[in-house]
Amino acid sequence: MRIGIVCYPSVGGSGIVATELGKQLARRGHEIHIISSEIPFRLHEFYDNIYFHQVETPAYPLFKEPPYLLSLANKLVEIHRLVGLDIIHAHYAVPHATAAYLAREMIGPGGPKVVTTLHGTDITLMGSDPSFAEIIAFSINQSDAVTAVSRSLKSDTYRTLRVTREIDVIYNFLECSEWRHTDTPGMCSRLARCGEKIIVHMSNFRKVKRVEDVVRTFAYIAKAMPSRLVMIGDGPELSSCASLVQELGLRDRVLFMGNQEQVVPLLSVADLFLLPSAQESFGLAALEAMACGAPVISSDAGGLPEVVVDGETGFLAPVGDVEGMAAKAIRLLSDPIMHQEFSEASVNRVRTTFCSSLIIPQYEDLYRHVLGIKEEFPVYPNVGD
Ligand code: GMT
Repeated sequence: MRIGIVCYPSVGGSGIVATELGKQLARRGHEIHIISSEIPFRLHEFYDNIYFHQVETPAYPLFKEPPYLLSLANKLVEIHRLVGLDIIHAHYAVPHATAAYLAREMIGPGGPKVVTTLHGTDITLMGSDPSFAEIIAFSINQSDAVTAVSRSLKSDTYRTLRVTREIDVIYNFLECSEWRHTDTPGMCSRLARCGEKIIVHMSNFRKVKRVEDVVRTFAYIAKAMPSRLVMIGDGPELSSCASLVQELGLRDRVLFMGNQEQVVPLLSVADLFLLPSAQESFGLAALEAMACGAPVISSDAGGLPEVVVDGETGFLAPVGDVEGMAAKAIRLLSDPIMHQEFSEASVNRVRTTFCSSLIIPQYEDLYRHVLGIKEEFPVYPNVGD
């Protein structure tokens, strides 16, 4: 099949999921056209069957903001005329589902079908904003198929917006042959001193991630045991987070690593991963940590309880309950047997529920369904899963 995948290129869950989906589909023999304003993070190498199309939005002086929606819709039509897309798969409703809808209408009968995947803040933040609610609901209702990355996001969508159409839940996924515990000689000693526990947080440091709760939780842990906090990522809350570290006297215990492309070696030395988000439709970063054997302590927001099994692969606590998260962290880090069990359960949960070999066929089934194709796709071997 020829599938156009529309996504944001920056470091962020929806762009990562869209790009990884493209790579997996390409490996299974589909022709993939990635459409974005820049080459997405994680698509910097050459991959067979993947083509990249850049959306350029000219900045005319007449417009205060460049009209990205129009240039994207225009680009989708151009690409369709060039290659004949079967599917346009829009990741993140705003404005990708709208652009896909416009392109399909411009192309007319016999054109591509539109599949929209909802990722989270497109519904939980933008969807609840009256400036966007009507156009988001319209674009979702007009799609030929819609998926949400968790049951929680599906119900948030119905609760927040006038959405009437069916939404399928297809969970986010990892390529399990790549996302696995990997020992990198010397990595541990580069981050911490011998005997210190390594606590990791990774995000885009937006307000919704509550990175200050990470630091406050760590402050309790650091009082109870020798430990280090490794913060991976960058974003608007980084400087206030660094100030809090300073204020709490934790400067020599916290490492800010910025954005990192190779996170498996870092997550593989983590004794614990913290994700105290105010809202999280899925929590891809938690899944990545679990795949590398790190138990997760997170808030119970949104779809996190569908990823982190409370008392089995980690612990959940109410949003903002820093003391509760710290108490659970200290308990887990002080009990090596419990820690080992949680670590193994985390890896198992990823491998039995979230491997790409289990999830990609669900997307293929959906594509086949919207196109009215009855026969099965040939089964390709899944390397390593
Ligand atoms: O909030 C982010 O980290 C970025 C955002 C995005 O769309 O790029 O992430 C959302 O989509 C991810 C992939 O589906 C989910 O794993 C995240 O939970 C979700 N973020 C929120 O709901 C806040």
